[in-house]
Amino acid sequence: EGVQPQEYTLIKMEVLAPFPPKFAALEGRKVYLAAATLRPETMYGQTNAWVLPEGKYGAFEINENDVFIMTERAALNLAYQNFSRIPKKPTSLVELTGYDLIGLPLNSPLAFNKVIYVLPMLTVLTDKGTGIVTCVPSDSPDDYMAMHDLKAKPALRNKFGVKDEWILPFEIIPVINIPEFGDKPAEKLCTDLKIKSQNDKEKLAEAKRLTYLRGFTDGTMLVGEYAGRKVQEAKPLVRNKLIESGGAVMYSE
Ligand code: A2H
Repeated sequence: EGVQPQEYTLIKMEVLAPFPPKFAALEGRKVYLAAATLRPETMYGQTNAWVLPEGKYGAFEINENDVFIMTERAALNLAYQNFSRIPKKPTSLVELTGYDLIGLPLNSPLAFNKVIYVLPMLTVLTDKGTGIVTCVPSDSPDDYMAMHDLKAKPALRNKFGVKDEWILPFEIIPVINIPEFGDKPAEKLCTDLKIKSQNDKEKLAEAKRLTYLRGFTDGTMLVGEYAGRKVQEAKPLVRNKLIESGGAVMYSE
C-alpha cells in the first residue's frame, strides 16, 4: 500500500429478512454489508455484491442498532474513525466466512434493482477496503468479467451453490456515457482487449485504468438525479446525498 490514504465511500447494503440461522445473534438489528467503493456515482447500476468465499468476516456493532459485515481489519480502522459501539474497539456478534454470505438478499442505496444477491468473486482482497465489493458491471471491468464468468459457467455457479435466479436475470444497466466507449464502458473495453476471465490480471488493470480515467474526465451521467451532468460534478453530489440519507459513510485507510 502507498503512503497516500485512500478515501472510500462505504455503501450500506442492507441484508433483507428473514435472516439465515447463522444470523440468530443479529435478530432485531439493522444488518448491512459495508462495500468500499471509489465510484459512488455508479451505484444506480448495482447488480450484486461480491465476497471472497474463503474470506473471514465479522458482524461488527457500529452503534446500538446498526451492524456492518466486513473484515476485522476494516472494523478496527472504522473503530478509530468513530464507527464502533465501544470507542476504538470493534465488537463482533458472529464470525462469518464468505460462504455464509453467498445468496443473501440485499437492498442497496440508489440501486435500480430492488433486491440483489451476494455472490462469490475470487479476486476480492481481504486486505483492501472492507473485503466486500458492490458489483457495477456497466463501469467496472473486474465486476463485468466476474459476472460474465458466473453467467457463462454453470459449473462455477454449482461449485459455490449460486442459484441461477441470483445472477441470470441481472443485466448490465447503463449509468455513464463515455464518448470513446459508449454506455457500457466495461463491456466494451473487456471485449476490445479480448479479456478472457476475471483472472486476466494485466489486461484488467489496463481496462480499469482506461475506464477510470476517461469515465472521470469525459463521462456524463445517464441516469439518476444528476442525469446529463459530468461525472466529475456528479460524483461528490451523489456521495454527499448517500451520506446525508444514511446510505453510506466515509472510510479511509
Ligand atoms: B470500485 P483501489 Cl463502477 N478487493 O467500486 C478487490 N476490489 C475491491 C476491494 C477489495 N477488497 N475493495 C474495493 N474494491 C474495488 C465500483 C467501481 C470500482 C467501478 C469502477 C471501478 C472501480 C463498483 N465496483 O474500481 O485499489 C471497488 O470497485 C476501479 C479501481 O483502492 C473500488 O471501487 O483503487 C476499487 O476496487 C478500489 O480500488
